[in-house]
Amino acid sequence: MKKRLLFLGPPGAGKGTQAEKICQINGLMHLSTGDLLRAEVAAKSVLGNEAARVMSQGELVSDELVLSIVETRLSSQEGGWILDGFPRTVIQAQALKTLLVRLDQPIEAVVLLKLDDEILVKRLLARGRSDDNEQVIRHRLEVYLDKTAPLIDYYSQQGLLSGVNATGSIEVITKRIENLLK
Ligand code: B4P
Repeated sequence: MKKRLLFLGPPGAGKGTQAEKICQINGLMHLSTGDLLRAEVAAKSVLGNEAARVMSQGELVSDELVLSIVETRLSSQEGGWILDGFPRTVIQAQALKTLLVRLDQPIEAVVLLKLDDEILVKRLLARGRSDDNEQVIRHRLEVYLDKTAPLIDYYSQQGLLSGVNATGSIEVITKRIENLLK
C-alpha cells in the first residue's frame, strides 16, 4: 500500500475523519494542520493567538506559520504519513515539494475527497466547532475554491491525484480510499 499520502478536499469533506481511520489501520502518522493549529490556540501560545483570529473568520493561517509546524513534524518522521488539510495553497505545495526532496520522502498519492457543498454545510453545522457557523462555513468554501482548489490541477499534472466520492457512510468511504491506495 502507498504510505506517503496527502488528503485534499473542501472543508468538512471528511479529510480528518478518513485520515485518522487509514492511519490507524496502516500504522501511519496523521499530520493534521487544523488539529495542530487548534492545539496551539488551546495552549494560548504566541503562534496560537495569531492563528485564533484568522481561523475564527474562516481565513487561512499564514503559509510561513503552517510551514514551520509541518517541517518540524516531518523532519523527525521515518515511517509513512498522511498530510490532512495541508497544503492548502500552491505556495505551501511548492514549499512541501522542496522539503520532501530534501528528506527524500516523495508523495506517493493525493486523494481528493469530493462532496456537494450543501452536504458539507450540513455536516459542519452538525459538528458545531467554534468556526462552524453558516456564514464562516460559506466563507471557508469560497477560500477553498480560490486558494486550495488550484492544487487539484497541480497534483493531477504530476500524475498523483485520485478522486473519491465522499458521500455515504464513513466505513464505505474508508474502503473506497483503501482500494485506491493498493
Ligand atoms: P481543518 O481542521 O483542516 O478542518 P476542515 O477542513 O473543516 O474539516 P475536514 O475535511 O477535516 O472534515 P472532518 O473529517 O472534520 O481546518 C480548519 C481551519 O484551520 C481552516 O479553516 C484554516 O483556518 C486552518 N488551517 C488548517 N490547515 C491550514 C493550512 N494548511 N494553511 C492555512 N490554514 C490552515 O469532518 C467534518 C464533519 O463531518 C465531522 O463532524 C465528521 O464527523 C462528519 N463526517 C465525516 N465523514 C462523514 C460521513 N461519511 N458522513 C457523515 N458525517 C461525516
